[in-house]
Amino acid sequence: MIRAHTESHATQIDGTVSSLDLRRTVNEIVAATPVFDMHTHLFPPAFGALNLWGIDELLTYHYLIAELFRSSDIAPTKFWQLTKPSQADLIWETLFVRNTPLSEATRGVVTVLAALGLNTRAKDLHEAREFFRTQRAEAYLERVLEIACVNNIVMTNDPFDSVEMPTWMSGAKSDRRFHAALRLDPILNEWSKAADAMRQQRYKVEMDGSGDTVKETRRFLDERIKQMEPRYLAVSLPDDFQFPEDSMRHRLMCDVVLPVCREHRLSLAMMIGVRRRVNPALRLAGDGVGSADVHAVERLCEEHSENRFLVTMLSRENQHELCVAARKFSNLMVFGCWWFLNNPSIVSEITRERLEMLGTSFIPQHSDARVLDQLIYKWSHARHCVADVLYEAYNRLCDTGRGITRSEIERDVARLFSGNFRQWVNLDSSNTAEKAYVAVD
Ligand code: HDL
Ligand code: ZN
Repeated sequence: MIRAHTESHATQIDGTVSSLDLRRTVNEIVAATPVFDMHTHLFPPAFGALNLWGIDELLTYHYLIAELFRSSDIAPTKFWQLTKPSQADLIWETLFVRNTPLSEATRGVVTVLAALGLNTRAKDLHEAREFFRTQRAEAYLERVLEIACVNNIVMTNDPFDSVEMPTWMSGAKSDRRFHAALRLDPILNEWSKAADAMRQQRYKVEMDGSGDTVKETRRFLDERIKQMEPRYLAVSLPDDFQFPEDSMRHRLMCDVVLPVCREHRLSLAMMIGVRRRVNPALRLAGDGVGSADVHAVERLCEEHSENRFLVTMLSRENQHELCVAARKFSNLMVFGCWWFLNNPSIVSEITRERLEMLGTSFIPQHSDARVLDQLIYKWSHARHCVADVLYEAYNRLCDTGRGITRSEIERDVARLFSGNFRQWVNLDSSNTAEKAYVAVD
């Protein structure tokens, strides 16, 4: 296709962006469009110790703990006996000083330090600790959200967590930028433990699901939903998850969870493909991945067409099939490059195939951040990948002779970064994604 010879650096006469200007324009818009981070493990300062931030939390992130054991001869049992600062010192020395921080998780810490103006080649953590010691949680939160250009965050809220629940019970008004997501893993994956905990809270549930179990479990969820006002219900599911299956999980899914979702107009977020405790000695760092059955997702979407599903899968092998499933079911919203997929090589691949098969009708990323400062790197790295993929796609479009305007790029990026999610969870009454990116709170 021969391009018009009158290209200039400005917007062209028909309002489209010139090819010479396209890369800069895409980068600018991707960098400046606020993100609704729809899955994290973060908490606002009102939740006290659950709000993790600072260099020792950054360095003892379970991704880095797993990587430490590959480059150090310390045994996990010995590592767990160390204090958190000593664990952080060992990780810094091993992965950042004695080795080059080339992995995604180590490079992420370097991105954060650089963004905060701290020495990324420090021999020890003295300077970094001194900096964080002088930060106040509330002010530091504002600074991180500004640097990361994130204006809304969805938490992960476990209704059985003894540390978190007292804050909910106290009614502490938390930061309205932090939204709840009610996590169902205990109920759907560890029913006997959940049933025990519910019986202690006077819900008349039975281990075998008999009697008033369904009614009482629905009451339990209704009461938690009233308390937390979650944006969606969520569960992580193993790689061998099946639907249908002859199990308590299936019974609870069909008789409790899906009806409760319909009643409260809530989506069910399913995060499928995790193999918990592959190496228990590594604790939170010991989970693995397995390829799961996308047909189970299709059957759920088909048989429960009045339910809406947010789905992310952990295995790279499942991604293409999940995109095809999303083309078949408009009650299925694909999201994120989860956990072991959150690496530039795979984020780029997944985002390309999603854009090619779904247009902008997907949610490209969530941070899964556990430590507040991680927002800085997880979103900086994600933005680079998304900008590359969008630029290529716009370039290909321009090669057909159909140009692209700045406002179209702004609309597309806003839809990807917040509009699709806001609309999916009914945060916007608008029917068009365009309006969905109007000022977010
Ligand atoms: O189940 C989940 O929400 C996962 O994201 C796990 O929390 C996992 O440990 C994790 O942090 N992945 O990024
Ligand atoms: Zn998570």
